[in-house]
Amino acid sequence: MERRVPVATHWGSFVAVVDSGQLVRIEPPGDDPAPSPIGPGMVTAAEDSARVLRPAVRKGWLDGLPRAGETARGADAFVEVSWDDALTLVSEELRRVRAQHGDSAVFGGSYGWASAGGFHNAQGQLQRFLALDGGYTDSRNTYSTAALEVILPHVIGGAPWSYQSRMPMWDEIAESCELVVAFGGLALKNSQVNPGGLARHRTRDLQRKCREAGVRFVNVSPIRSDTADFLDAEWLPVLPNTDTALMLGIAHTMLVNDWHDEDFLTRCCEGFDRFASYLTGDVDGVVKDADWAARITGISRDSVLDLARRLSAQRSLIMVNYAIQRADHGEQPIWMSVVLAAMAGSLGRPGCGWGAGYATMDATGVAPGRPSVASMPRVANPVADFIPVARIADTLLEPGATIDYDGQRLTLPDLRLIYWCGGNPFHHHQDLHRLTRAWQRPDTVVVHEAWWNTTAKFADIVLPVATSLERDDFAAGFSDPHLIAMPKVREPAGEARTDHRIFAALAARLGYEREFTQSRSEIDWVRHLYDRTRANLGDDAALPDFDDFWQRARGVELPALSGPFPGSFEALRSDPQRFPLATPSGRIEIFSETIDSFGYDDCTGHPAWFEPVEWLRADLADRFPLHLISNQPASRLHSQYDNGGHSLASKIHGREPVTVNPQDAASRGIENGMIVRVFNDRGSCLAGAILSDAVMPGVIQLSTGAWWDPARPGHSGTLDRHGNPNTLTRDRGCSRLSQGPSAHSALVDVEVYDGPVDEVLAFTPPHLEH
Ligand SMILES: Nc1nc2c(c(=O)[nH]1)N[C@H]1C(S)=C(S)[C@@H](COP(=O)(O)OP(=O)(O)OC[C@H]3O[C@@H](n4cnc5c(=O)[nH]c(N)nc54)[C@H](O)[C@@H]3O)O[C@H]1N2
Ligand SMILES: Nc1nc2c(c(=O)[nH]1)N[C@H]1C(S)=C(S)[C@@H](COP(=O)(O)OP(=O)(O)OC[C@H]3O[C@@H](n4cnc5c(=O)[nH]c(N)nc54)[C@H](O)[C@@H]3O)O[C@H]1N2
Ligand SMILES: [Mo]
Repeated sequence: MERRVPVATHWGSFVAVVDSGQLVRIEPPGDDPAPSPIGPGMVTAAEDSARVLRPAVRKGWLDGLPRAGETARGADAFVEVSWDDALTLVSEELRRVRAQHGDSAVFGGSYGWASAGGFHNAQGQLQRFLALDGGYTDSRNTYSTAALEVILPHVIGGAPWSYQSRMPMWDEIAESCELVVAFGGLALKNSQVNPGGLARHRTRDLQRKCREAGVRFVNVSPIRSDTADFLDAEWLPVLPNTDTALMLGIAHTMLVNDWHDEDFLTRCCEGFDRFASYLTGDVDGVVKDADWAARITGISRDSVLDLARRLSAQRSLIMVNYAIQRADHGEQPIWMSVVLAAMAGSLGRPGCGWGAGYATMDATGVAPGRPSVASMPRVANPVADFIPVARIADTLLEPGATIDYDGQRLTLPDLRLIYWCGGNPFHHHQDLHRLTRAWQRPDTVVVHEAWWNTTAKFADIVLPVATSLERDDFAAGFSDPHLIAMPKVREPAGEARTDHRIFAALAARLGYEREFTQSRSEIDWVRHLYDRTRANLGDDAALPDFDDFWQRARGVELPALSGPFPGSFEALRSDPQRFPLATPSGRIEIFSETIDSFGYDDCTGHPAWFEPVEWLRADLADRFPLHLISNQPASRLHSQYDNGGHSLASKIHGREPVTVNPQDAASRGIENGMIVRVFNDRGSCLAGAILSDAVMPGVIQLSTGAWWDPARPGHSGTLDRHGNPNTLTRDRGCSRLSQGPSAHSALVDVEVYDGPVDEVLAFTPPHLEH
């Protein structure tokens, strides 16, 4: 007897077909105009041989061999143990570390996307569990947008993510805008995804609607396919990491031709004069004109002039994506893009101005937000220490060192116990060889995982976790105004348990089970959170009761949020005195006294061009002449479901595909489908070559997320057989301001691989003893 169960994931909503408890297939729901193929491929992974089926402890750790320093972490065998033994080991180790080293020695910053679902949120569960027991060192900001999150509040005020409700929605763009210039493009591959889930994928059709309404698109990106063919976009293949220089050249052109919006700049912005003297070279003797920009960016002088003219003469919108700030000095293109929109005269006009993140997630630019939905109550963390999220290896390697961060001076804590739950640092962090060295430092690493991915293999204690298909929950995606029921599709594989159940059992051993669970069962919690949401929204929403909601295959719709939203640019333009922004001046800060006062040499008082350490005009390009773009994968979400059918089907001889321009391929003898080696001084990996002129010459594209497969696990520098780009990326903060990740500033070379072609073991569990 077949059963059909609704499924909510970060890549959309689906229906699971289940027969006698077995997951048979996963289908799109029928009313999603652009369902993601990642969903159906989940079936392959649900019960594959990479599943963690029982708790396991690293052999050397269990045997009491050196726990810090020269450990076999990443290379060792594991011993399967009972839940009872595993929970005892974890609770006693937590107690020991807290007693001997203090609560800040426990790291709970555990970054990662985990799965959709409001109750079973991995980080929420972990942090509640750790906070009730004395606290933990946290992490701040995200790998996605750290530079943006730190710079924007200085420039436009408000919470880091408030821009999402302050920028034009696609509908308004279709209606009122003539020209969209998209820095980093508008890749539809990324709008497959929306954090926390979504009911229907809307971005593709809304983009199409804009095109049909006559909006012209310019794709400023090293990759042509970053805009859909139907947009007929003009492609400006910009040298990676040079967007700021391009924007400065456009700004200079506007200034000297008097095309800039003097009125808006005077009334609504702070410090344009000081910035203007930087543009004209009065400050440093360098005129940032179109010729200057052309020399840096590879975009012709005529194109710079043309863009300046059209941006100021037409109803225009400047878009920035997130990739351009995941780079050395990543704050600058974000800051500069706001300044450029202010100069163009478009900020605060309907459907025009400035916005970020369009098409990076489906709901961004589709809806300005959704009413808030109840989640597991947070417990305040008694420990004040935190690290900028991407500084984890620095912290492990240099405890006690101090670093700058947004005007503060932070002392890096001495972490002894790492508790990771819902993220995959051995996919997401830069320079994985450096992370391998850093990972030898703590006493203990505890990981909850469903699959034996690289992070699980690098742990000391691995607790098998139920997937989102194996528990009851409901989804409320970021900005997506729907609630979607997620009843359990199947029983957990092996002995896997939910994160909540694991933490409840640990809390019981540590003496605070009631505080942790509040004596509710899991389904009681789900019902409780739904009921609270329903009560909070009241008559506006008129949500059905829980039992009714639970039966609805396509969820319920929440009332739309409508503006005006705080910090609106329309309001600012209309009356800056009455509607000031939440910045020190109340206006857009083209010059920021605050940032200037920090005295950073790598992020000064106004947007400026700083040469990245690694880019195509650096000396290092003599040895490594290709700029690596490690963008988000089309075939999966980061590393999630790399073992799913859709991602597996994309591999070439079992390796991750790498796209090389035919010119660069020809000079190296590389042909379509060959196994190649991508390398630099930090490391090397194998990948399967795809030749395409959609990638500009001098650039090579290798998506993130292939499970890292070091040939000699645990040894820094060893070949990755599978193709994870973080084997090659550089682990340095964007600047002293944000300390964000700078993955997109990396030079490499590629060659035909003629070494031994070893099997990829990324999906093979470690040696398990019983
Ligand atoms: N070179 C380079 N590196 C990058 C980027 C880049 O552009 N270039 N992008 C960065 C960005 S933007 C991001 S957001 C990060 C993403 O990095 P992550 O968010 O760490 O990547 P995911 O693969 O989503 O990892 C989620 C992990 O949680 C597990 N998981 C899923 N659900 C649950 C659950 O309910 N409980 C538990 N315990 N585990 C669960 C999954 O199996 C998976 O291993 O990567 C960053 N890294
Ligand atoms: N399918 C899928 N969708 C996803 C994700 C996923 O893993 N899979 N991850 C989600 C997450 S967590 C995030 S944060 C967003 C990320 O959203 P983004 O960061 O915007 O996405 P990326 O794919 O990393 O980059 C998009 C494009 O930016 C271009 N680019 C890179 N560097 C530069 C540069 O210096 N200048 C210019 N002009 N362009 C550049 C590249 O050509 C690249 O294809 O995507 C989300 N969507
Ligand atoms: Mo992200």
